Amino acid sequence: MEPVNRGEEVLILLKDTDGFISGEKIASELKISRTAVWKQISRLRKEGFQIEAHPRLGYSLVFSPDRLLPSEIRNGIKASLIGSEISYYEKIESTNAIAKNLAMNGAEEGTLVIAEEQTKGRGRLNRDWLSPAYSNILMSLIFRPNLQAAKAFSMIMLTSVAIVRAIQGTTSLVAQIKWPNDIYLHNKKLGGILTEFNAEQDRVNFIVVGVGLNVNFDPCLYPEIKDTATSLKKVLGKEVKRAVLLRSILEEIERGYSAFNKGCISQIRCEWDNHSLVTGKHVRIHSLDNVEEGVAESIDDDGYLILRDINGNTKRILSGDVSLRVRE
Ligand code: BT5
Repeated sequence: MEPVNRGEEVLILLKDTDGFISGEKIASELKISRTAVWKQISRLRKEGFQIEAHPRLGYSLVFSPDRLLPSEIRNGIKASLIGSEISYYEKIESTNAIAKNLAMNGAEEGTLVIAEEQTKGRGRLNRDWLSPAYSNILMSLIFRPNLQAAKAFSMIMLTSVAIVRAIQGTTSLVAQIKWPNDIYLHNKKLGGILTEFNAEQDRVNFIVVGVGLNVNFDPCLYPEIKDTATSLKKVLGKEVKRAVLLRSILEEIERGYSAFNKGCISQIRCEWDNHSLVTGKHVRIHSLDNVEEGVAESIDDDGYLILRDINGNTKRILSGDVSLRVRE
């Protein structure tokens, strides 16, 4: 499947025109045939764009559905590295899979892969990530930090903080972070982060950070998550413009990443702690073959949770599923 390009170029011309633009003008600007213009107009209509056609005047855009097209994302964005390259897909298996592939083939740092729908969206341990088309944010970013592999998970901390800040800036809602990779709102899961990296001789070659964020969908669509998931629309009672939120997320990630590269991780960690759902709580952490229990003290600069057990000993824990426990 190809990222949208010609259709989007036609769309940009339609958007930049007040009133009608002739098929001839579109054809000459894009150096394509009139038939090709007509094909792209039909395709855009099928995608939900309402385009009026007039025999003499040409085409006019009447209505645009909510799409995360590169031109929408770039519109006024204040980030230069993050999202500098955008691969947009209507429907793909998984943005993380595509991003890993692009990264293996030399894609630049900051490359964004975005999809309206995934057929094999994944969480950790190959769990499903569920999202209907055109409703939520499904994205992956490629990073190439000069970093030891053991520190790769600090990218989750940075991304979580960026997401929470962007949500607050865009909607005024204050979301929380549930270590290691969840975003929560009103005690329900609003989003998740999936980090995958490739390293050689203990140095990171690239890191792919995938984000699934529930913006406008109704969790009741999926019986598996209807009681545990939420969305911004569900809480706010109205739709959120996905492109506006996504722009803000990219800007916040750029801000955090720049601080991170300058070694200013403590500021990010402090913001993480302020939004943490687990800090100071008694928790149980389930990993594949183990269960740890204790009080979550904090997170360290590398993204490990510091857990104090019943004997007062502390441990650094990299990953696991956390359940919060009320202590009797
Ligand atoms: C995560 O995994 O939370 C990481 C999810 C990352 C998804 C993004 S989407 C873009 C990129 N491309 C991908 O293929 N993946 C990334 P985990 O902590 O393992 O949580 C997975 C669990 O969350 C599932 O087993 C469900 O119980 C639940 N879940 C699935 N879809 C959900 C949704 N939309 N909202 C809330 N919970 C969901």
